[in-house]
Formats: sequence, C-alpha cells, structure tokens
Amino acid sequence: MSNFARPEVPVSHYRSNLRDIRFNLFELFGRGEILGQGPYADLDVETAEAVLTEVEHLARTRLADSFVTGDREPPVYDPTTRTVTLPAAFKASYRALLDAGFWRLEIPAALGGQPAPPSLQWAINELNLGANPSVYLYAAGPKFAGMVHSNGTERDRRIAQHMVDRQWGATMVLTEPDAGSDVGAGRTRALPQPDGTWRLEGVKRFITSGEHDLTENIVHLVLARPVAPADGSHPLPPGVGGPGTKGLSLFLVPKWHFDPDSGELTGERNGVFATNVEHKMGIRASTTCELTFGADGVPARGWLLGEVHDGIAQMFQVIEHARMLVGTKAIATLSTGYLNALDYARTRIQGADLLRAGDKTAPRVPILDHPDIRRSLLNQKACAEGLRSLLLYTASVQDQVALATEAGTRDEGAEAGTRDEGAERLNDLLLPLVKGYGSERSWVQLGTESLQTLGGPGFLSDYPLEQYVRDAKIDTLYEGTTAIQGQDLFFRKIVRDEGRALGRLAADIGGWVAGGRGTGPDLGRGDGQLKDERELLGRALADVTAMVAAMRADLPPAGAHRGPPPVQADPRRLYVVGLNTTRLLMALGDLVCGWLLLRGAEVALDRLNTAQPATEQAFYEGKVAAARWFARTTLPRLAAERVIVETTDLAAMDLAAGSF
Ligand code: ST9
Repeated sequence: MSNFARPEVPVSHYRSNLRDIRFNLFELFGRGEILGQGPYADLDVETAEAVLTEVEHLARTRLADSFVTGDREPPVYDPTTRTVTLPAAFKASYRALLDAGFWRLEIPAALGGQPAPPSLQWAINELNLGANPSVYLYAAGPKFAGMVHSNGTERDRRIAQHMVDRQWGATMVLTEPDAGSDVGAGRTRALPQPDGTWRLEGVKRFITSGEHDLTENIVHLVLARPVAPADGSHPLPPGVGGPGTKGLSLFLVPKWHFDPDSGELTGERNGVFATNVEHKMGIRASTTCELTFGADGVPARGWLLGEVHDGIAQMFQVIEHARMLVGTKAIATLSTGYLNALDYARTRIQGADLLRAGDKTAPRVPILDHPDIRRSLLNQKACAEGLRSLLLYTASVQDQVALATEAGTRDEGAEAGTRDEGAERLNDLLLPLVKGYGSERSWVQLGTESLQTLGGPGFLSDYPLEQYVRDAKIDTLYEGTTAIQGQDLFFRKIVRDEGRALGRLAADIGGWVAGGRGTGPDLGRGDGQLKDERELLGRALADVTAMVAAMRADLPPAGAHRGPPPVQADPRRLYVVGLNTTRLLMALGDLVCGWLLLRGAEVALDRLNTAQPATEQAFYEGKVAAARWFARTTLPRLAAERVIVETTDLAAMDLAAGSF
C-alpha cells in the first residue's frame, strides 16, 4: 500500500512555534525586564505567557478553522447593491478574534485599551497572522482608531471611541489606478463644503477590506488632494493641495453616515462604494476593492483628520505599522510552512539511505534522512527563525521608543514629548528589512523549499503549502514593493539619516564579532564556542559596509540627498545606485539575521551547559545548528554581492528598450 495518505480533516493547518517566540522574547531579548513594572505594571511575565498560550490556541483552532474556506469560497460581490458577503465560517473566525479581546493590548488606555509592549503585540500578531491573515486584516479597526485618536481633534477622538465601542472596520486608502508606488500622482480631489466637511471625488484601487459585511460601518482613511471650488467661495490656505505627496490631506470617510457625538448611524449611505472586487492569486478571503467616491450620484463626505493638512505624514504612521504587519504575515507563513514541511519529512517514507542507494533491497527511509531534504529544512528553519528574531528585535526597539514616549507623558518633570531618537532611527532602518527582506525570503523559501519538500503532493490543495505560497506572494507587493523598500532603506534610512542608525547597528554587530560589548543592552559574550561563525559574521559586516560605501560614492554631487560630499561627478552614476538598492536590502537583511541567529545560538549554548529536559535539549541544539548553518551557507555569499555592487556599470541602463 502507498504511504502517501491524504491528510485527515479537520487538522489545523497552522503549526505555531510558541517555543521559539518565547525564546526570542524572554531568553534572547530579555523582554521580561520591562514587564510587570512602569507602564506595564499590570502585565507581568506570567500574564504575558498566559496570553500567548491563549492566543496560540485561538489561532490554531477558531482562526485556522476558516483558513481554507475563505480561500475556496471567497467573498461574493454583488455589483447591483455594491455589497460583499463573506462565508459564515469566516465570520465565525472573525467574531472569535474580536470577542477574545486581545486587540485591547494594541490600543491606548484612553480608548479602553491596556497597551502591551510592541514586542508582545507583534508576537501575538505572528500567531494570528500565521493562522488566518485575512481575518486579522479585517480586524484592524481598533488599531486604526488609535491612530485617529492620537492625530485627531476632539471630534476625531469621539469618532475613534465609536470605532472601538461599535467595533467598526477601517481601511487605508492611498492607491489609485495610476498612482501605485507613486502615491503623489493621486488625483482624488477633496472640495471644502460650507458645513466644514469635505466632498471627495475620485477612484481608489487595491483597498484592503474596502467592503464587507463583518461590521455595521467602515471608516475609510483617505488621501485626497484639496481643491478650491471654482467659484472662489472657499480659498485654500497657501501650500495646501499642491502637487505630489505633500499636497495630499487625510480624510475620514465613513461608509454609513453617523452622528459624531453619539456614534448612532443616521441610516443615510455615504457616497463611497465598492465598484469592483478583485479576483486574486491569494488571500482571497480578504477583499481588495476599487472604491469610487461620489459613485451613483451620491456625494462622498468626510472630515479632515486633525483639521491639519499633513496627509502623507499622517498616513505614513499607518503605513509604517502596516509594513511591519506585512513582514510579520510573511514570516508567520514561512514558519508554519516550514513546520508543515518538517512534519511531512518525518513521516513520508521514500527511497533508501544515500549510503545504501545501490542496494535495491535496502529499507526505505523517511525523507528526513536524505541530505538534500536536510539542506532544505535547515534553510527553512534558519530563515524562519532568523526572520522571527529580526521581527522581535525590531519590536524590542519599538519597546524602547514606546517606553521613552510613555515616560515623557507620565513624568511631570520631563519635557513633554520625550523621545528616544536613537531607537526611532534604528526602528526606521529595520522596517524595510522586516517588510522587504522578510517578505522576499519568506515567499521564495515557501515556494522553493517548503512546498518542494512535499514533492508532488505539495502542489495539491490537500496540503496548505500551495495556499501559503499564493497567500504570501502579495507580501512582496503591497505596502510598498520590494523595490520601494530597497530605495527607502538606502536613500531615506541610510543616506538621509547620515548613516547614524546604520552606524549604531554596525557597531553592535561589530561588538558582538569582537566578543565584547557594543552599545546595546544585551550583546553577546565572548565564550569562544562560535569562533568560526564570528569570523564569518565579521567578514559579512565588512562586505555590507563596503557595499554602502560604494553606493554612497555614486551619489550625485548635490541635490536631494544629504550626507558626506559625494565623489562622482557623473549624475548618471545614480542609476548604478538604483541597480543595487534591492541587493543591499537583501544583503543587510542576511547580515542582521545572521547576527541575531548567532546571538540566539550563544544563549542556547549557555543553556546547554546545564542539564536540560530532552525536548529543551533538542530545541537548543536546533538553535545552534540553524545559526551555524546560516553563517556557513548564507553569509559567505555576501562577498559575491559586494563584488557585484563594486563592479556594477551602466550597461543595463545603456541597453536600448528594444534590446530587452
Ligand atoms: C496597501 C494596503 O498596500 C495593504 C494592506 C495592508 C494591511 C492593512 C491593514 C493595516 C492595519 C494598519 C493599522 C494602522 C494603525 C496605525 C497605527 C499607528 C500607530 N517613513 O520621499 P518622499 C513620508 S496601501 C515615514 O519625498 P515621494 C514623509 O512624510 C498602499 N514617512 O516621497 C515624507 O516627508 P519628509 C501602500 C515617510 O517621492 C513624505 O512621505 N503604498 C517614509 O513624494 C514624502 O517623502 C505604499 O506603501 C517612510 N519610510 O513619494 C506606497 N517615506 O521627507 C509605496 C516617505 O519631509 N511608495 N514618508 O519626511 C512609497 O513609499 C514611495 O516611496 C513614496 C514616494 C510614495 C513615499
């Protein structure tokens, strides 16, 4: 009989890795030190552990329950009513997520929240996003409310409270048919009205959760360009509504009109309608809508958020959060993809051990015994765990930002608005890595390694891998493509930052390589056990540093980019920089992941110095093995990337369009 048995239903598709999440939070990044005190006095380690356990159970059961249904029975769009209906199973998952109430850990106390440190929030988010990303995307309303609250007027803060109390959905509305990466090309207009509201006109595209039947209302956060009426009745202040991103303002546009004081719906439909819902490769349960403002002759009215024209900066608060979210979604999917592949490799019997390949009577073995499967699984493990460390390291930096801000508001002696600018800059630097590097590595690993581990069955819908691959592809695309992340990293987070955050990160990595202490609170100790890996990491650091130097040398002499005096006089050399920004993004991602994996290995080696229960022993040995594997198989590649950067010329740009 064939040992290829179809999986029994219903087994949760979701394989969480709570042990590794706890390792990162409490053993590697010492998050226990900030819990149970200060702003988190009510949230000690024990409570945090209990929350994680409960969320993991919810994710693996109630959320995961509708993961497949949402894909096979996607939302139904009715163009006559312009409404969307979601499948009942999906609605049940959504209800379970909201009813569990963990979203309160993500919103300010003023709105009824009990804020947890970002590191715990993102650990929770990993579990939810790994189990059912679409459900989690619909459930972002309270988080949006927090953003409205912190940027809003008294009126907006009341609206934010209604959003929380009535559990309304919310969306971010930037993209237009001809304004994707280039948000500043948006043409949606906002005309001031005599009653102080604004009327919006235009078409937006690719709006996640733009229409659905999960909530009684949806509040759209819309970027639009203010335009003065032709009759001169409402002139705009100077500088408002000009070209590009800086001319955009942010408006709150509800699906249903409501009384801003009471939150009660008036029963009147606002003129923002879903005029199309896209058919997609993946995350099919998550609606991706075309929204038309002013469709069907119904005006779309909204409020200017905070009554200030600062739309792009306000929207970037949402975008920064959403970029972290998309990276987390990708990383979470790779992790469950790897663990599904591992389960399969342990039980699938196929072929003889390579050492007995010539013996046709040799016993058949689990594919886990084959060298190439081990290569693949170690790639997946190292990548999934390295990316989790990158995510939770970034979240730990966000803890520092949050604690400083909180201290500024709590301590009456402190100046208002106290900030930890160093941590803010480091977080800014790391965000494109979490989003851009995280999504690229995850999608490629899922397709080329996790699905591949299953062989032909991986291609079948009997297993979750094919859905993971389809669902994860979007992560390299939305919230700023990988190309945008690469440009953001180099031009904004390195050059414009004058290398400060990168310098701090490089000093921390260099400090670890030297086995001493750098500038961070929790750097590695020099115990000699990872000597070869330290050397590999040191070389990788030198390679990435050289890549940055080479790219900086190609910046134009003057203009948009600040920094040390550039060397190159030929302005076309900027193309050479543009040819390498994605390469640098991936190289820096490898470097940081390598460093974090090795720091984890060091902690694991420490633990292994004392007797551990068998499962713990296996866990720590796995941490060390994955870090060593990554250091030996991935970090040496950065030397080649460096040579490529240093020798890039203009040939690609000189090639005529017809020659492609
Ligand atoms: C999308 C939806 O794809 C996907 C769904 C995701 C999930 C939905 C659920 C989300 C839940 C979220 C909950 C939210 C809760 C909020 C929580 C809050 C705590 N960092 O360089 P310039 C700003 S949506 C910060 O000249 P260009 C900055 O103000 C579609 N700010 O740009 C700057 O001024 P300054 C996603 C940044 O050449 C100004 O922009 N679409 C950053 O005019 C102008 O900067 C995209 O992501 C930054 N990194 O425009 C668009 N960068 O310089 C991708 C810019 O004075 N395209 N600002 O500081 C880009 O990012 C382009 O580079 C561009 C270029 C549009 C910025």
